[in-house]
Parts: sequence; structure tokens; C-alpha cells
Amino acid sequence: MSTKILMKCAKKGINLSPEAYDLVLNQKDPFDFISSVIIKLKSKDYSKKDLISVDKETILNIKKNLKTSISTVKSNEKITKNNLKNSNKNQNNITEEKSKIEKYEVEQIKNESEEFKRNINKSNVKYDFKIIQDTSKKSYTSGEIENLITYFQSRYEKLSKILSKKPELKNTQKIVDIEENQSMVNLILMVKDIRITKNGHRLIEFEDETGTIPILFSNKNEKLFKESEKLLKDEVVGIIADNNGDIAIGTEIINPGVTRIAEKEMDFGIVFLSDIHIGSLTFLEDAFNKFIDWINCEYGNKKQIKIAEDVKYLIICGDIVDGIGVYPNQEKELAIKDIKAQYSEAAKFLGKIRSDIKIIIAPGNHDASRVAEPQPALPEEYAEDLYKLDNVEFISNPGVISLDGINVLIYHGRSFDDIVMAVKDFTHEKNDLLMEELLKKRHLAPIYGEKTPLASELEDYLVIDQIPDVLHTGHVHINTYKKFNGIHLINSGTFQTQTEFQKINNIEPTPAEVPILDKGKYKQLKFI
Ligand code: D5M
Ligand code: FE
Ligand code: ZN
Repeated sequence: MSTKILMKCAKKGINLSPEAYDLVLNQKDPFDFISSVIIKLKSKDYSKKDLISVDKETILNIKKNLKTSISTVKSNEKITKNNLKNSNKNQNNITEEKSKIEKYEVEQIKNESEEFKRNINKSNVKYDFKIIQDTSKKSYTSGEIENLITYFQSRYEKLSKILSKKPELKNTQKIVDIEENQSMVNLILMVKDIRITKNGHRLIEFEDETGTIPILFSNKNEKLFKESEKLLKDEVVGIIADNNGDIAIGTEIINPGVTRIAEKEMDFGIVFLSDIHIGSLTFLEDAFNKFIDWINCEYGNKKQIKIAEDVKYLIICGDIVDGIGVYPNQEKELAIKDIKAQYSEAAKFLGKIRSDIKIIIAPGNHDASRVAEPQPALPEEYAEDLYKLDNVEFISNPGVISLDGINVLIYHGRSFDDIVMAVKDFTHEKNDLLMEELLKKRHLAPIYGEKTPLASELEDYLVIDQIPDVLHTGHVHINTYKKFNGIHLINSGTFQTQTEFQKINNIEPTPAEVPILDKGKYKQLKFI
């Protein structure tokens, strides 16, 4: 036991003083205790590069904190709810649904009960698992300019079809058909260019397949001007404009939007993960092991284990490993410097999960798939060991699956970075609002040619053709949940602490918080 503890500390760059070491050995479960100490230290004050000297005082302090966090699980429910309420005060859209979120810290109880066994007889479980959209095998692009034209035509046509069903857009016309003396125009357009005039109005150049038209959004019309702030380059919208003067003045912006969907019955649970970043030094291995113990019904209090028992599906929405050469100097932050070995390690973790849970994996920008979206499923040549697990399914990013009739749209979320850059009111933290916006625009990555590389396929697979029951995203490493028009919008956070890159960009992750849709109800469990 004692060498195991010292090895673990050494691996994480932690140096225990002799008194601190004695104190650790005196704990009930020294190994479990030191794991919690390491997580506390690594997730807070220190970067992974720091060598940390730990004395008796530090251990005593951490111990005190740990105690309070364990003994207050019950009241914690209240605290997290209050916190949520407070943080909601800053948000414009406070949804009632949000204040009802159940959040728990997973209680550190090992489940000794034999009632529920791992790897229960798999043949008893009936899965109704369908892949609705997987673009892995549909990539025809050769990178030619004609492809780009076809790609944008496809985007325009698909979104036009949705838009033209709206009552306001029943009688649209093409730019080329606008008469000189026509006082009002009603068009379906793609945003070509956005500028601010010297008087602070927004001047947008739009296009359709017949031509281009500049339309001004005056800052005197505050409400519409605010709406026009959210217009993104290359998105497709309906526009009604007043055409009386020298230039058309916008009077209405119409998004494709989503209609409210009816809630479906669900008698099972879906767990959502993303951005595990296995292979990174900042991957929270201990917390992830606790998660695996929980999902195997071996960790947590009774109520928490009941949630685990319900789980039938687990979706991983990209960045399962940290990858190699994703950003400059990444190798300094890697614990495993070989991509295949990273996937082997991932397979070791996922292989411990009860085999009666179906695991669905989509790639993210750190994975070994083509980076341009739509990203094909993880290639078997790199993720060989994952392909050996027979309860794992692979899908593209984006991808659509049906789990016993619940349709889940999976999208890693890289386009969030571009949208946050383009619109001043949008932030990574409130990415639930970004998901809502993507649904309104019915497109997962509207902006072409910024940080999100889009492959100019013959068809635009990033258009949201069908309204899903769940939109599952990741990438930003910050958990959010919102119910919008009956659709569950879930960002599943991360299992990685703050990286150097995120420190520079002021991104505070929310690691080791796992969302679950348990029989239709959103719950969140915390493993740190
Ligand atoms: O992304 C991890 C986090 O870093 C996530 O919050 C987005 C942010 N991020 C990543 N790339 C960029 C760029 N290029 N600009 C701004 N913010 C970014 P991950 O994909 O795990 O590295
Ligand atoms: Fe990530
Ligand atoms: Zn990512």
C-alpha cells in the first residue's frame, strides 16, 4: 500500500513531507484518500507542471474540506440549486425547467450489495438502436471549387425548404425579380458580408442564386438591430425589407426555427460524456474511475446507484483522447504520446463498463478522424482496441441516432468558437444559448472559412433536417442544460482540468460533471 501511494504521488509531481505521509497512512482508506487529495490539488491551485510539496497542514485542510463535502451531500442539493439560481440571475432567459435540475455530488460509498451485478445477462436487454444519419461513408469531396458551389446550393435549398413553409415566407421572390418601384420585398437569402456603417447601422450584403442585395438594419429600430447582431456569415434566413428609399431597410428577420416537440416516454437512462482527453496530463483519471464505478453500480448512495441501474446507453461526443499535434507544444502536456496508445488506454477504461450498456462514440477535433466537418467516425486503424469492444458503436460528427425511439443529434461543437468570436453577446459559458441559436438557424456550423473547417461535400450535412429530441454537444468543457421547445440541450462538459490554452483564453472548465437523462428527467452527477 505505502509504495503504491508514494508512486502515485511521484507520478503526479507531489512530494509529501514525512508528517503528511504518516497522516495519509492513518486514514481509513489511504489510497482513496490520496486520490482525492491529488484531485483537489490538481484541479485548483496548481498547473500540471508544478512540483507540489505537501505538508501536514495542507493534508489536514483538505481532509476538513473533503469531510464537509461528503457529509453535506443532502444539503448540497439545496446549495447547488441556489448557486444555479444565482448564476441564472445574470441570464436573460431564465427557464423554469432549469431551476428544477437535480445535481448531486456522488457520495463516496462503495456498494457492497450483490443485488445488482455487473455484466448482467446481456441477452435480456433489448436495444432499439438505429443510426439515422452517419456521414462517414458519404464523403465525395475532391476539394474542387465546383464542390463548394454545390455545397452552398445544397445548404440554401435545404434551408429554403424549411423557411418557405413559414406563413410570412409563402410568397418570396428572387433578387433578380425585384421591380424598381416595388415597395416591399420578401426574400430567402444567404448572408454574404456584414459591415457596420459609420453611423453605427448594420449593412448586410445578402445573396441568392440570382444576385446580391444590400439591406440596412438601422440602429433606430432597437429590437431588430439586436436581432441582426446574431446574423452570421453564410447562414440562410428569411428577410422582409422596406424598399422605398435608396437602399432596402430590413423590417423582419425570420429564422428557420424549430416547432415545439412533444415529450416522449422513456423508461431507461442515457449518460452523456465528451472531452475526456485520455492521454493528457490533465485528464482526471481518478474521477473517471469513480464515474466507471458508479455506472457499474458500485459507487454512490442508493439513489445514485438507482440512476446507474437505469442506464442503457452512453454517448461520447468527441475528444475521447487528447490526440497528437492538435495545438503547438501539445507534447509537453501529454502523458501518452502515441495516438494508438491513447485509444488503447481509452479502450481499457471503457472496457471496464458493464457490457449491457451500449456505448456510442463520435469524434471531436482532438480525435484521429479527418478534422473537416462532417468528421467521419473514428478510423479503426487508430482506434483498433476500441473496435474490439463489442458494445461500442461508432458514428460521424455530426451524427443522428435513435435510442429506443429517442432521437439524439450529436455534434462536438467546434463552431461555438466561431460564433463566440462573431457575436459579442455570446460566450462559451452560456453555451446552452449557442445550442438554442443553432437550432433556430437549423445549422450546426453556419460560418464557413473560420476556425471550423467544413468539407465542401455535395450535400450540406450540417443542416439540421430533423428536429431531435436531444441535442448533445461538448467541446467547450463547460456543462450546460436547457430545455428549449421540448428539446433537451445538453453540453456534457469534460474530464480534463484547465489546460494552458484555456488559462490564456480565460475558460474555466467544469470537470467531472456527468449529465444523465434518467427516464426523461435531467440529472447531473459530480465525481470530483
Ligand atoms: O477545446 C477546449 C476549449 O478550448 C473549449 O472551451 C474551446 C476552447 N477552444 C479550443 N480551440 C479554440 C480556438 N481556436 N479559439 C477559441 N477557443 C478555443 P478542445 O477542443 O478540447 O481543445
Ligand atoms: Fe475538448
Ligand atoms: Zn474539442
